[in-house]
Amino acid sequence: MPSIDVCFSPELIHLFDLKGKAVVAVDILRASSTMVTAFAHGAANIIPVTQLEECRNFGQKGCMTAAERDGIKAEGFDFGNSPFSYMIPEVKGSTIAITTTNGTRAIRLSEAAEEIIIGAFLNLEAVVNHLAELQLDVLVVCAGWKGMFNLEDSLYAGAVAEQLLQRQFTSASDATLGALHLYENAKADLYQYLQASSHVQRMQRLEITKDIHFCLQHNKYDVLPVWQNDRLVNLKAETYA
Ligand code: 3SL
Repeated sequence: MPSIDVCFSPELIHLFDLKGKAVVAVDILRASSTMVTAFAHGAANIIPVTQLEECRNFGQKGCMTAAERDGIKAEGFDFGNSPFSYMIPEVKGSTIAITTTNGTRAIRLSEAAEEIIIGAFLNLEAVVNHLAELQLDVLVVCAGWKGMFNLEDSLYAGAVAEQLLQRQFTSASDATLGALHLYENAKADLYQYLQASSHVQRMQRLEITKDIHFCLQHNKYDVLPVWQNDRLVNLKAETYA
């Protein structure tokens, strides 16, 4: 039976053997939620990169570019990291290079995995169904914040664990159990549960609470972003053609 494990921070990823595993890379607020939203609005490819300069260079190759640092859109790029900014016709068919403070790093650090899937509450069911079909051991890699644990990504890991444990997956560690217990305690009202969390407070200071509500919605999109070659593609692209 396949197992599910949780890596609470990219700083812990060296402790895991990614070979042969399905990694679910998650940054609920907001990188993975934003990528899912961009695919739901017709983006053809997303190229996650870690450096601002690298991202800027993709702009010279005809890509759209997106960059965020510390919650704020970096200057000189087409987009920041708000899912709402991707709900425009220009996104359809586009290739978007994106760099964010934590999310894009978590994705790139997962490259040794058999499969990398981008997870968000917005596409929870699509991700879980895909994992159940794959039957590989699963590792949820939480982007956290600058190497630290964060609550929202851990809650998402718990949501994935809750679903997979009902489908004959086994828990690989206390990390899985911890994430599951967090989610069980919080799921009745995730927004309320996250009120004291550091990134929610940071976003409230930046007056982007609308994004928080949006990113906590479950199963809004039937989108399945996976890593193929050097980029992310949506395996369910036909739904949004
Ligand atoms: O850390 C990240 O990658 C971002 O998602 C952070 S923010 O939500 O854009 O502030």
